[in-house]
Amino acid sequence: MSYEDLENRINQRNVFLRYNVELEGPAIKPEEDEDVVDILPNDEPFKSIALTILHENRDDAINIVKKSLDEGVSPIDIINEGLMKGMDAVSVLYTKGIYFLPDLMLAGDAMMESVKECEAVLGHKSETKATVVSFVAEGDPHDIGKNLILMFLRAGGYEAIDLGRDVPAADIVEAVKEYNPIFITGTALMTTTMTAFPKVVEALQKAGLEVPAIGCGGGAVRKDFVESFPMSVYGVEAYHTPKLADAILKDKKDWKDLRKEYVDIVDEFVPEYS
Ligand code: B12
Repeated sequence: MSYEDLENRINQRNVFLRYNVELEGPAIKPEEDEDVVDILPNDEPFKSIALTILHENRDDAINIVKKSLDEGVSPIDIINEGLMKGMDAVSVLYTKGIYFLPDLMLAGDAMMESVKECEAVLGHKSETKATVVSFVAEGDPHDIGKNLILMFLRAGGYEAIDLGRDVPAADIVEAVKEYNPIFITGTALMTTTMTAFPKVVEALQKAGLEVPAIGCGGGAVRKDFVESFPMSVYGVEAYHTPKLADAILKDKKDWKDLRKEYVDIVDEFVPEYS
């Protein structure tokens, strides 16, 4: 049989199907995914900033963030309206199985490097109001939210102690003895790690220690769960943290008050508290 005969006998469509060429259809860009379209901001520079995170492009992200800061765009808006929207879009594509772990790592890196540029503009107040301790739950490596909290606290005039990620309860007990914080923030992104929060409360109680409140938040965490153990308040947005700390410091509020007055304290509509 000649080569041409053989070629004619092969059903080319089946070859395309076998290698998933025909089924895949035309490649779509991540920003064209229907769920991503709903998340991405429409206004500039936030749209372009969010896209650099979605495209995992660290250098472009840093450049456009620097340029926007030079043009006077608020660093807090850059984080909330641009960088966070990009990360939300990345999360959606990961959940849908379109993005994979390396995408998360690259996007997370682009986000944190850009946050550092914003932090440099926000600066640290030289005199601090009081000390707050921040940690990521034991077993959990997700520290982007905790790093945002540190930045907002420092910009709000607090000494923010970073205990890092995967922090055992015993280290938090030691930190409370050492720093006597007015507030603790804890972050957990996994259903398997959020159970660390009540263990922290238990360990503090066992050591005879009390703090006015422990703010517990993070992707996996729900308000009902946080309110099922004492000393805690459910935290929604990282930028709420200095407002919660101010309420503790200035108005002597504790975890019970923060739960009741969260919306008034952060001074905005918070669906989780409505
Ligand atoms: C980026 C990311 C990673 C990065 C983390 C990089 C880093 N340095 O943090 C990397 C690639 C390392 C990673 C790894 C893994 N990940 Co991951 N990851 C994510 C992703 C996409 C985004 C998380 C994020 O940073 N969000 C943005 C930050 C800002 O959000 P945040 O921390 O929640 O903080 C916000 C609020 O919650 C709030 N907040 C938080 N804390 C507090 C506290 C207070 C007091 C207040 C007021 C507010 C507040 O402030 C922020 C908003 O302003 C999520 C998807 C998702 N939907 O969340 C998955 C996700 C969290 N990962 C997941 C998993 C399973 C993993 C892995 C186990 C995957 C694997 N198979 O190996 C590994 C972990 C391995 C390990 N060592 O254990 C799952 C968890 C599932 C679950 N519910 O248990 C998720 C939900 C993805 C999914 N849908 O499956 N991941």
